[in-house]
Amino acid sequence: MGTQRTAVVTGASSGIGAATARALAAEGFRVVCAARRADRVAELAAEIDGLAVTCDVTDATSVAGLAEAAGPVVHVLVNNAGGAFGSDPVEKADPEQWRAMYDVNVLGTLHVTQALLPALRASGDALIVNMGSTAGRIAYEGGGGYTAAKHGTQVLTETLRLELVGEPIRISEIAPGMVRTDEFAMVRFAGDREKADAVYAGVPDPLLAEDVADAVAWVATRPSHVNIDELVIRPRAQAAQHKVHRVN
Ligand code: 8X3
Repeated sequence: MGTQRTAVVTGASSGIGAATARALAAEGFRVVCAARRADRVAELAAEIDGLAVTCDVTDATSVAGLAEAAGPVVHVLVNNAGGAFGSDPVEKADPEQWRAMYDVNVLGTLHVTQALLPALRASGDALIVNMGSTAGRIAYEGGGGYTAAKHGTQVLTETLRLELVGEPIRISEIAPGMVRTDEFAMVRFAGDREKADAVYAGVPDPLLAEDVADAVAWVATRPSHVNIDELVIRPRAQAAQHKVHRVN
């Protein structure tokens, strides 16, 4: 058998990132778990026998450290670090929050992709999975900065696929709809538990981080010639962004 393949997952300290690291480890990957919170990634890496790297994807120097730690050959990169900050309408939105969302969701993906491309190339058979969102497909009130950023993630993904055609590197985007994680809505609403809970109120079964991780693992285990361009995943109760079935 060949040597173990390496996967790098950003934003691995919680939610979809942590679940993805676990799912890829279960598929036999050596997983490099990257996130800002050192204690969290250390704990996860110990659990899955991976490697913990403290990394802020918005900081090019920090990302260079991630590339160094990951080593000269990487097979899978999951650009998962991201998030939403705020929910104000365009008229009242804080440009700093918009900048922060562009920074992490778009430039973070850019930094990590640029830094790891040589190692991905060196694998001879690589995959990049960018974590998009249904927010990268539509618009919704109060979502302006996040939808703009996730549209950016989507277009970055498409552009990269065009530019790298002919190379042994697959490029995919996973675009989840409503996923209930510990932190996404809490971060968006700056720790306001009531507002965060309202997002999922009465929704019978929002997606879980594990559902999205399962999709990443599926994409990563297709034969090398199969490129899953994009995968939109919603809970059964969400027929469209505004069309959510709620009980009570
Ligand atoms: C999260 C999906 O509906 O909050 O990426 O925009 S949504």
